[in-house]
Amino acid sequence: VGYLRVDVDRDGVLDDSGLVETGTDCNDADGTVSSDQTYYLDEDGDGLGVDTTTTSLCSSVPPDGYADNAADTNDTIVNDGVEIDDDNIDNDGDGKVDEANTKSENDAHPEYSTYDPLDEAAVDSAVVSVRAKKSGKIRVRFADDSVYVYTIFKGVNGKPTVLQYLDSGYYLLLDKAGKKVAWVNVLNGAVIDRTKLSKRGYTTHHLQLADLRNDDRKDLIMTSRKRAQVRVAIAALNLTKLQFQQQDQIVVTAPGVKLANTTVVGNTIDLRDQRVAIVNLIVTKAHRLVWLQ
Ligand SMILES: [Ca+2]
Ligand SMILES: [Ca+2]
Ligand SMILES: [Ca+2]
Ligand SMILES: [Ca+2]
Repeated sequence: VGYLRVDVDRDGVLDDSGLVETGTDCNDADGTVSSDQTYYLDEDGDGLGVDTTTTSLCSSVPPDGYADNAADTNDTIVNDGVEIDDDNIDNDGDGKVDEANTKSENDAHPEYSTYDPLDEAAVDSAVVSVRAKKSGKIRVRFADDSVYVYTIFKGVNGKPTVLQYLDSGYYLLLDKAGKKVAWVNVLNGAVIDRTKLSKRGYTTHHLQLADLRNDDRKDLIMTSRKRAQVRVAIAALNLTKLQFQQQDQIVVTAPGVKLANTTVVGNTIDLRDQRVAIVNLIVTKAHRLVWLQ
């Protein structure tokens, strides 16, 4: 004998085997589902799918490789929990639309933060731009259109001066007053090392990298100026220990110096006006600056 109506899983949707009333439950043994569900391809396995490839089945659980949403903005990288800029969608579900990501709210980017900062191809594929921002911050735009803002110098009002270390994910930052320098991995916002240069503030700066001691290691050269006072500071970068290994600085009175014209040849640093060298400094083997009068 048959039943008049059948709803074995008691989800309110009848099975199609009833004698009087038939229903459409696609699986009357599973109370969590009563009709075919659409699932979306999730190739990068981050729980976010795309609507270009879908599948339909009678299950409340997505099959392997599929997600129950079409919210992935980039299905080649893991970016769940990351706000994407300019798509008018609150991707990270915090109630704000298209805001910048922060490490405190979003954690480091789940995909890009794992890349090796010295892998040039990986860095190229991940980082679109790095810009200095006010209050000692930098703003990093990634290839998935997410933007991360990292605070590097706390309590500092102006924009830091920023220099990329070769084609890597490492950046060197001098704070607005030229008092502190930081070595940052922009892929995850980590400060690798930081060091204090002086208490004295400067107003303009120029950064460059050169191998001052001919040991195949790049050194950081920082020229800073306040009126006629020019400070030249150097810092050795130890890529093995990821530390500023040594630093020195010298302050000279040299009106007319154009910081951007600072030239480095071998172990000699020249401060120049438009055309000629005004001050020559030499870097010793011990990484000290000596002023050649
Ligand atoms: Ca995905
Ligand atoms: Ca993704
Ligand atoms: Ca948001
Ligand atoms: Ca968004």
